[in-house]
Amino acid sequence: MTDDPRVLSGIQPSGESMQLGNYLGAVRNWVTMQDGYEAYYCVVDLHSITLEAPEPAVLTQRTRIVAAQLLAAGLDPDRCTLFVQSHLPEHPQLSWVLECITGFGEASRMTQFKDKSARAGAERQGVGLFTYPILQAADILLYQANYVPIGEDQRQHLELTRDLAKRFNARYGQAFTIPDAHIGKDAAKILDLQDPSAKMSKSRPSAGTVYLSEEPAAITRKIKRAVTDADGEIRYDPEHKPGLSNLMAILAEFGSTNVQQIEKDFSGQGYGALKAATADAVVEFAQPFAARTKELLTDPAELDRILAKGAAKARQTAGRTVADVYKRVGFLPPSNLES
Ligand code: AQP
Repeated sequence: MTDDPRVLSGIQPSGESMQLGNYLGAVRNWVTMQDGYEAYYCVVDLHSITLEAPEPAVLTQRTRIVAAQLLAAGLDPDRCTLFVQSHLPEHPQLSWVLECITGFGEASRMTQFKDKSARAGAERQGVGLFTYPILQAADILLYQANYVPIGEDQRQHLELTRDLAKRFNARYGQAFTIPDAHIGKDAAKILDLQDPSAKMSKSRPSAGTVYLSEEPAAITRKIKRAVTDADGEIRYDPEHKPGLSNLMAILAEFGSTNVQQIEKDFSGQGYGALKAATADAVVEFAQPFAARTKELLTDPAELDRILAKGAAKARQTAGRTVADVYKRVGFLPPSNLES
């Protein structure tokens, strides 16, 4: 444990691989935040069964893949605590207490629930989709996180977390640190290449999602087929030219440049040249990344060992929080048979 501020973030094992947006919008920032913060990063597998549960073996493999990709991206188990959410029963243990102080109306106002349940109808959704923002609150509060790196879409959930922490503290005493949002400069939203009105997503199969595990030829094909516009001018204008601006943002990030420079460099050239350069820049990153991931996956026992070590480290903090919370609530402590 250090005096550095604490940070907590998670990623769902909801697809066969991370996509570009996960890396640029979140994971790259996580790597940076290993220094200067006491960082907790988890693969939030409990969250990944809220919409639909994959085949058991598939979920297991996806969890290892995401963990391997996080390591390949630069997470270092000696500088952060990397673990799998379901390895710590403390998450649902705290979540239950928080559920009991969450108003039904309050939970009903979560726009992500409204959006996600609208796809299949709220009546047919599992209750887990309704309560997952409360589990998310537990994920954060267990580690007494000072900061949570989030995108705009998660702001409402963090507000709920803060409200629940304040409510509990007011009733039972100071059990929780009140977390703040950490909106890094990388909170960029990467859009679907085929539908630039939607964000790129790993669980929605689409020709517009670039997975970091894909072969170079597939990545290049997807980028070259990205939807743009008809005016032919290389100009960064997310409102009127979302498809092109999205490609420019991706090139800026992977090509270590910026969109103003890209406008100059590609002035007078067609979209084809910009797409080719973007594809090259992404492939240059993705190829070694995929190779490293593959290498890590050849030794699942070592991967599991790293995650077990992370869980043990995480438990030191999470266990303390749950014990304190349960005591404050007044649950009878289990007696020790030895004594
Ligand atoms: N398109 C995106 N642009 C920028 N950031 C993104 N993130 C996700 N998509 C983009 C960020 O990645 C982190 C981990 O996300 P998650 O797996 O917890 O869930 P998500 O946000 O729902 O990501 P996906 O890929 O869209 O997953 P599915 O398809 O399962 O819903 C988060 O910090 C997120 O902001």
